[in-house]
Amino acid sequence: MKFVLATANKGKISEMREILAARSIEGVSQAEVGLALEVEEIGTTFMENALLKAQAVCAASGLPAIADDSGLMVDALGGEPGVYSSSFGGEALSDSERYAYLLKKMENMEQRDAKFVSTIVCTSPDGEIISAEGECHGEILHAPRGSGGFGYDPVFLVKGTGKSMAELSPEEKNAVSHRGAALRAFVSLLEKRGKYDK
Ligand code: ITT
Repeated sequence: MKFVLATANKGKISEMREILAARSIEGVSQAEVGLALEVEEIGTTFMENALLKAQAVCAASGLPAIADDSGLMVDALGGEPGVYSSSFGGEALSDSERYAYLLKKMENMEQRDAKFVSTIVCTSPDGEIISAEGECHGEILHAPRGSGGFGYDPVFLVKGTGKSMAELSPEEKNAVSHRGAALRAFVSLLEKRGKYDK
């Protein structure tokens, strides 16, 4: 049984593939099943957007699809950028311009607690929906560190590691990340429901 990864984000594709592979589950990209869908994220919650993405890709491919909707929530910003993390500061910004915008906004802030959150939704052609969530706690650094990962990783200090998310190896990131936690919880649910035999 294979799952189509309902995302256009290359960083997510490689992380999701690795995390699922560690549980003997095959994740394939949309491109690998001949799809080039960009689903409009009109929801106001991670759950709504993940469901929109998974349902669209499942319907178009005829295969079970797994979507991740995720984001960074900063306490001092009242949980922003949250659901709007990918367009924070403007749609056209690069990852480094986007985290620079965040750092500028937080320039004089001492309270820097934050978390990454991920909602995973899997929809199957038979209509079944499985969802799971994961979080990773930390704080926003004053300057970027490291070159791994994607998005806000260089400015996120992972609690208990002394390292930014971008200073962790891919394996280390998957072990502590919001996406790793959500996908592992999802696989446990899948196994409990007898939906997937290794
Ligand atoms: P898809 O919708 O195609 O999956 P996306 O990048 O638009 O790709 P989201 O709508 O879920 O995905 O937006 C999540 C944003 O939150 C993402 O673009 C990053 O800016 C940020 N983000 C999420 N997970 C992250 C991670 O592990 N490391 C760094 N930033 C992350």
